[in-house]
Amino acid sequence: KAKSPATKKPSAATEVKSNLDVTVDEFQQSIVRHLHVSLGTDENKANSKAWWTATCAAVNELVFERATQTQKTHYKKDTRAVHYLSLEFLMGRLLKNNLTNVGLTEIAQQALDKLGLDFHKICEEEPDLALGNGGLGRLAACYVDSLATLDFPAIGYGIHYEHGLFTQAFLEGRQVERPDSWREYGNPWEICRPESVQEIPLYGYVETKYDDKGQIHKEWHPGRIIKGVPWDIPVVGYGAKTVNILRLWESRASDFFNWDVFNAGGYLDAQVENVQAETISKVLYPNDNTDAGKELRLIQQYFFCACSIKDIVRRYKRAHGDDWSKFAEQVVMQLNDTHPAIAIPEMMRILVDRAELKWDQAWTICQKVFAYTNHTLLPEALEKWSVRLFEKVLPRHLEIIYEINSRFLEDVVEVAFPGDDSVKRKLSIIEEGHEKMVRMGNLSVIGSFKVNGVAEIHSKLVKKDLFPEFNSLWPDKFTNVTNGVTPRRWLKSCNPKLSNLISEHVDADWPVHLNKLSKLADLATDSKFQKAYMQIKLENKIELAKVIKELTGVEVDPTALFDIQIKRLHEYKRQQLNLIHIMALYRRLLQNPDYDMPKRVFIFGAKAAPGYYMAKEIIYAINKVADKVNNDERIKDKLKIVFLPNYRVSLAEKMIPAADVSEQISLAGKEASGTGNMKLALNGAVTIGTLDGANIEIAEEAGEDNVVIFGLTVDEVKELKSAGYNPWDYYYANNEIKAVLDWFDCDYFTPGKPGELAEIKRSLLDYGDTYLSLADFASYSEAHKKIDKLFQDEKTWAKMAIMNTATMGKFNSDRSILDYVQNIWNLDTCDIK
Ligand code: TH1
Repeated sequence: KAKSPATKKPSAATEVKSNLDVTVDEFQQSIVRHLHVSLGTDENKANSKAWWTATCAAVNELVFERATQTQKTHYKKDTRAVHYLSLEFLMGRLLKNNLTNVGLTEIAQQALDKLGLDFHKICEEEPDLALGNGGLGRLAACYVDSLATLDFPAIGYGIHYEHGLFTQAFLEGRQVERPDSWREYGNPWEICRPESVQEIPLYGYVETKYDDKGQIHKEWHPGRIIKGVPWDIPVVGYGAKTVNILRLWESRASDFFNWDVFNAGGYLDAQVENVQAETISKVLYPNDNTDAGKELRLIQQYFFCACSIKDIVRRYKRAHGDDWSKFAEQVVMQLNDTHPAIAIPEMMRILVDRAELKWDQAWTICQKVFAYTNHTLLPEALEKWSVRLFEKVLPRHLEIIYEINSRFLEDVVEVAFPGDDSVKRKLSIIEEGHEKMVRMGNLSVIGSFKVNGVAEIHSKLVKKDLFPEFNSLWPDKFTNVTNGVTPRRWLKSCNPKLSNLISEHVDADWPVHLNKLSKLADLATDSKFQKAYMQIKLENKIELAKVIKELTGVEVDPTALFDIQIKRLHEYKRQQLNLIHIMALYRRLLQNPDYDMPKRVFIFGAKAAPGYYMAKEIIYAINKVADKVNNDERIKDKLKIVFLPNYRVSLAEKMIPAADVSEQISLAGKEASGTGNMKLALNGAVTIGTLDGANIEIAEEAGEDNVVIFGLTVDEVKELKSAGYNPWDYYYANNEIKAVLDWFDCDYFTPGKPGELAEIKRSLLDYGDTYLSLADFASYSEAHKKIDKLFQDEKTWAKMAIMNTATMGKFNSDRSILDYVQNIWNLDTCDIK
């Protein structure tokens, strides 16, 4: 295809060399053709949304071809593949990302330009694919990106939620939620695959049968059958060689019932059944780091696991027939937390009840197939299902779990800890008590060949505090894979100016070999480079200032220090500590107008789970304090507070490149890893953080001069708690804490409504300050003073920012994926022609 391009292809050093050879004119023609043929409109009638859809279609034309080629090659070579089972995939927008990965960003930009359209405006038309809550879902999205980029055979399995995470607005400072409708009028990235529909049983009862030889057979008579309809979303690797797929299951009523028995009345009942069936994939549960324990959630989990396993088995059988001996060689399933743990008994059911394998043979296969990632130690997030509920929804699976459990307790625990009933009670999958519960964590550990935490310290705590007895039983089972983020989305595509600067000084393949950024360390004190780097930071801040003005009406000075805390609202993440410190600064400024500090803008982004009362109170308090401070002329704009509504992936992409300071202030031991910390540091933000999660490894990489660490360590937290922590001690001992907390009692921030914010004070005193905000306050305040000083010294600050970018190579999600491949998945790469 050696066409002479009418418009020359740009030879930008920063563009990835993709094997997709398309000229600007060809791409432009493709967009226009899709406008006509796929959308049935034309250049005069089309609005921005239509142009966006047509542009996506033009990209898809190239991408689907590669996806088909990838599937064919994997099938032909009969490759081993990883199956990433996750209830969440927080993909965000795909147009800009896919263009980055196929290396056509500049082509598309020019093509749209020639059509008289603004590329960035068109990109803004895209709704986020918000099929996740936060870090766990975004991690899954980064991992499928890296798997495709590194040419590993992989498939992501999840749920095709009709409504992703709710959108957030503020009404007089309070969060209100509205449903997210990302596909109301269709979405160009997904393809329905009716040829791969699955039928999934639910409810009913189990019949015990005996054959001629007296052998027991179990037959599950389901009360309902649900249809699972797969939707495929292409996952384009950087360089566009491999295009893997993300397969999301949508629930429908099965057309499986007998119409004869339905009289006129039955017709309506059938419609009710339809509604119930479609409810399963209706909405994402909006809780991050908590277990709601609802029946519908268990059904969601089973529904997508059962669909996925049937899909995996169908593909395996196409190559290997009924020979199960190679199954564990071909298939590995990664459980993204315990949410898909029901896949373990489901696999056993398929092998024992359906394929009629012997229990031991089936269990051997299972234990080679599953691996489990733990993402949290928070007790409220550890999933447990009541035995009663299990029996009602999945009666056969409950039996299988009992069987797994009794064999484990007899063959393993009794051998290792003979006669020790207390260990047995702890390790049992079934928790005895007032209401018997199924512990999904224990099931996951017992059924998996590897268990990993998501940062060094977290993995240590998984072994030491969460599963110590399992660890002594199977020390080799436990391992660490520190999280990572894809530098394609989180640097190259979201921060094009910095990316271009980097490419002037580092090999152009840094987006896949992120360690190459270390070369920038030599330039960290080079004043010309410092100037260029800080100029880009300033320009990114000017852009964000516009967004802030648009979304909140607040005007901020782009030369001020931008201090950003973006993450789900949770007490353990301690947005309340940030807030009380800001109030302390405000108070200092009121008392002393000459108080020495650089102009500061504190920026928040966070959604609270709709049922999380205290999280919503914290949002309200931040908004109320912001109102007061932003309009207080006495402090002469030295302090601004903004809470950007509806924090999501696409907003993160605008905030992260503009951050000077990254707030990572969870109580030590509570944040398993964090991944926003990595994205911010990569874009040159200086971390103010505790020794928690991946902050520790970030500090190791960046060096102690380039981060600001404060607060209690994990061991000190344990000590303080066991000695008996009393927040009142800190209240009485520290005048600033006392004054700030007392401020919540009056109506200073809520005129005419005294005490409206008093719940914050109560949570920090009367309810015991669970996350030790008051204990860490003084140290946090000192850390901020240090930040102020460093920021005022421009050269030092530039050096720190550059050093952060230079040293974040480790946190490339490609490195995480290679760790998984080497220590857990044992995959080979597969070249796609
Ligand atoms: C998060 C962890 O809180 C975070 O520290 C980590 O970086 C991230 O996972 C990725 O590993 C978690 N998100 C959830 C969401 C639910 C349940 C547990 C966790 S842990 C619904």
